[in-house]
Amino acid sequence: MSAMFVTMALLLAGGAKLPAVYDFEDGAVGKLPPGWIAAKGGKGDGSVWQIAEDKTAPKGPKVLAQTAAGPSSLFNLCVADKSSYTDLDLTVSFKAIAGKKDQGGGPMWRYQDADNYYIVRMNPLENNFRLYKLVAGKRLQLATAEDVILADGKWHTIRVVHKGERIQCFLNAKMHFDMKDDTLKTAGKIGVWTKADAQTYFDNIVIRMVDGR
Ligand SMILES: [Ca+2]
Repeated sequence: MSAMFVTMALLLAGGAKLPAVYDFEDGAVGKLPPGWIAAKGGKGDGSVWQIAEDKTAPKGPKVLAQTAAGPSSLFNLCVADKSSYTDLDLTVSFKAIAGKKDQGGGPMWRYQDADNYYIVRMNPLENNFRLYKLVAGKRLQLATAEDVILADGKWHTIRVVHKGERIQCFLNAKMHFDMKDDTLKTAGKIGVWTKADAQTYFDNIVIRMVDGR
């Protein structure tokens, strides 16, 4: 094995320096954060992401906000374009702001493209917390927790720990899912997700190695 190959493999396996923290404080209000891109799944107009301000945000007042009221057929995606992780321990704080058809959202990971990724999201309108995979554009539910009641207008935290095939998902530090799925095995980007007209703030995305480093 050549030294160059080893270096490449380490870079691909290791990704960026950890922990990685996205607090959106270095961006401009009304613009996408540096290094982030908006994307869409499904059909329709929407997926408008920009930095907004909220003095109650958990890590500085700037947050990443989905601000459009899209149709039910639309997934609103915002992706850290240079990120690359396989196994990870990711937390993100979110606050549901508005949405008549849908509310809330959550993190995506092992994101290959707008049709292939994992997503766990909280929907305060339906009072459920759900883990899905998107495979070739089709959304498949892996797990659900029903009758999950969150306080309105507050920040809440989702955490996902994914190692190999094992996926654990937490909401406000309570573990709801501990399961296995082997569909998406390779490194992918991380991002945040809402559906339809769910207007949601996200802040303080922290990515650690699974062993806590
Ligand atoms: Ca912030």
